[in-house]
Amino acid sequence: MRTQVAIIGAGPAGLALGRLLEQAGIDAVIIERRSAEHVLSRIRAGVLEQGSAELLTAIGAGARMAAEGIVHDGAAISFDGDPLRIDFADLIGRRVTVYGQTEITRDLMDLRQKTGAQSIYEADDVEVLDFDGTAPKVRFTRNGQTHELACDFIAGCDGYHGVCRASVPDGAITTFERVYPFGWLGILVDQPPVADELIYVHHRRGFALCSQRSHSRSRYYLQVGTEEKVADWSDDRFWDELRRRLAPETAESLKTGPSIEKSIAPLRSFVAEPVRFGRLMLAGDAAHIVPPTGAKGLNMAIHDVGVLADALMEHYCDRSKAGLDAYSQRVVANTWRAERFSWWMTQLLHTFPETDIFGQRIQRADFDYLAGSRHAQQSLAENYTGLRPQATQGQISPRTKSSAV
Ligand code: RFL
Ligand code: PHB
Repeated sequence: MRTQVAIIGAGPAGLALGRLLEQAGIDAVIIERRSAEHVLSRIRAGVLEQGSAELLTAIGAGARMAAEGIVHDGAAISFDGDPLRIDFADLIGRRVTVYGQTEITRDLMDLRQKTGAQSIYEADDVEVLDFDGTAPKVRFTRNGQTHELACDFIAGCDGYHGVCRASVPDGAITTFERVYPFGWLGILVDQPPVADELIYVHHRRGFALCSQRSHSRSRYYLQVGTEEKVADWSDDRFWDELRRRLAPETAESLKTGPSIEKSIAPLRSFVAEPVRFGRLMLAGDAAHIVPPTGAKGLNMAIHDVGVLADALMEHYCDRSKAGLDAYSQRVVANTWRAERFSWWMTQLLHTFPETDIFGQRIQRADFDYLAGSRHAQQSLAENYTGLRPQATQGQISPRTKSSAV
């Protein structure tokens, strides 16, 4: 088997990259460890920056998002019961779209099936080999048989626990990590959202988030200790705790019901530098992790593959290696911007077990500054809706590829 770009992982990064390359006439095969059904069963992100929604639309994956996604002009913060609305549209003229990662994944998978682009699911023992030379390959087993895929490049879109970053020799990579002393317990429920917009809640009992997937499906999160187990959280216990953390009038209008999904996600910040190793490029969660408070992870993944697709197009169509040479620096710069914002949102809104009274006063002062300053709100709004200029990313120019490798 041979292809131009072997993409490891069929999450949003791998699938979006596959589609970008397909549109540019560059051959790519996606190799995924899990079944397509399993990938679609993971409940994750919900908020798309304007630029991410634009990129998905540009690659032909925007129709259902346009019909079913909900455009939000702002979001709310409740800080110890004090309300603050951040009006993105008024502050900076940008918006976000609430549309589940599961739906984006489904749309991209459907597109791939329609065009007959090759994806190999349930691939075991995936190995990425010889990426420091000119002839990389991917070896994997499927139904007990070993296969080898020769390629020009390998795109490591296989998430935080994937094989690609783990295959890089120790001395070639530096990683930066912060693990937070809490996680998010998430619940999905077929009930209308408690409010039209998202509500981020700081409360002395811990952070909470009221999010949504549609007008009839809601997603709620609670900050919980790292030792907590899902099994110890009955639906009733979850709703009682959420009500305690919400402002009384919000708690009163909360519509509860049986959960259709419940899980705990640990929170961490993680950055790998660099993200290119010869002919292996990391993208998405394989390269970085942010705590979900800033709603950045999926958007960073889409950013990375936009940059990578442009670089590969420059390579194949313009016979220029400038894009590939700049890939790592571009991704890492965007990563640290998003890391800073995600860290800042996390420390503003969560209750840190070790924080003393001084720390609590500083946290309150941070909120008061935000509440009283249009500039501070603009800063939040532009980070939340997406800082980077979108115009040049993922734009599929009508270049035709040559056979250069
Ligand atoms: P993924 O989605 O983890 O996909 C990686 C894929 O690679 C496969 N894989 C392998 N395949 C082959 N061989 C191997 N050895 C492999 N190892 C792994 C995996 O099975 C998987 O299919 O990474 P990707 O594509 O980089 O996408 C990243 C996003 O999934 C992630 O950043 C977001 O979900 C983060 N996130 C959020 N991001 C946002 O932008 N907005 C949000 O509102 C938001 N909310 C969230 C989130 C993440 C959360 N959790 C669960 C951590 C909320 C939560 C609770
Ligand atoms: C979600 O709906 O899952 C969600 C929304 C906003 C976040 C994190 C997660 O900041």
